[in-house]
Amino acid sequence: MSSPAEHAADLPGYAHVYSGKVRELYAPIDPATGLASQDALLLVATDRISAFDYILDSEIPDKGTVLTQLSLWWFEQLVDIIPNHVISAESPQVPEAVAGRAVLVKRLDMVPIECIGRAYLTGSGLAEYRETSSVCGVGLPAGLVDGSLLPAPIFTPTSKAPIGQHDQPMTFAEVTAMVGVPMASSVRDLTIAILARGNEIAAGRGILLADTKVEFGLDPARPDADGNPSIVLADEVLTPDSSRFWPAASWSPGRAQDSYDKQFVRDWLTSPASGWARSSGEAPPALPADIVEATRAKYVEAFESLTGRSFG
Ligand code: Q0N
Repeated sequence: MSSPAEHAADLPGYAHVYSGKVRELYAPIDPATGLASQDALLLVATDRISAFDYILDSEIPDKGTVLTQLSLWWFEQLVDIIPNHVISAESPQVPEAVAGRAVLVKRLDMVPIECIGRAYLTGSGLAEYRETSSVCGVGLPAGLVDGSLLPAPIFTPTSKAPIGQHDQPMTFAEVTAMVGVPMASSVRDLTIAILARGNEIAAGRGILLADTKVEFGLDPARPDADGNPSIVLADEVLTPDSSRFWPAASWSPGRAQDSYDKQFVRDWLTSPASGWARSSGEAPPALPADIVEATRAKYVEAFESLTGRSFG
């Protein structure tokens, strides 16, 4: 059995602290004391890709770099809404071995909520809507279908579950019980503002941001005007790994939408060519080279369309 920790590469001068599905966290080691920093973390994106809840055996070349650079660009687009945890994305704060796909970030006290914003209805939100006409306690109009644009973006938080388990939907009242009304209101409003700004920018660049997951932390070193620790945007933001990207050109409510980035992967895995049955419980096979290359091109295309920059 392969666990994510087995993927974590050794980075001299850094202590590995956490493996996510596709990213790794390290703590810089202070050369004077030999102790791991309490103030900073190195957030490293890998080229791993997930599909149908599996981490695939195939990696997508440059994916970690493209998503890191896209996230950095979004942080800049959002900085008038919220400060972010980035300290530096450059050498020497980021070691050469992971240059381009790692960011040194401020270590925060993380808010223990997955803050999900939805601009369009799909996935688990759609399933909940069909049963209750609401999502996470937010009532919605009748008649919405898979892919519908919501009247306004909604906040549908979940509680963090360990790897391999599904996160649990929470109502806003449950969020307030965990973090208090002021903090709950802040992360709700910030999540919605981030997604709204994202869609304002992405509109006309060929991409719809159906929904997104953002994470916030508290900066103990920077109290706000009221003396409370200030809220900082952490993790990655508005990347295809944290958000559903849909091609605007094929958006058509009433059916499952095409995925901007993973459509080739999903189509191949569910085609007879893969020899894999999703219902088998077996891990999916490695991807053919042409699917890998087409998928890499979609990540690069998303980066270039959104930012207007060319990728290397
Ligand atoms: C942190 N996660 C969950 C890595 C990120 N700035 C920070 N300070 C303290 N802790 C964290 C951050 C950040 N970002 C965030 N875990 C620790 C998100 N993971 C998911 C997997 O990859």
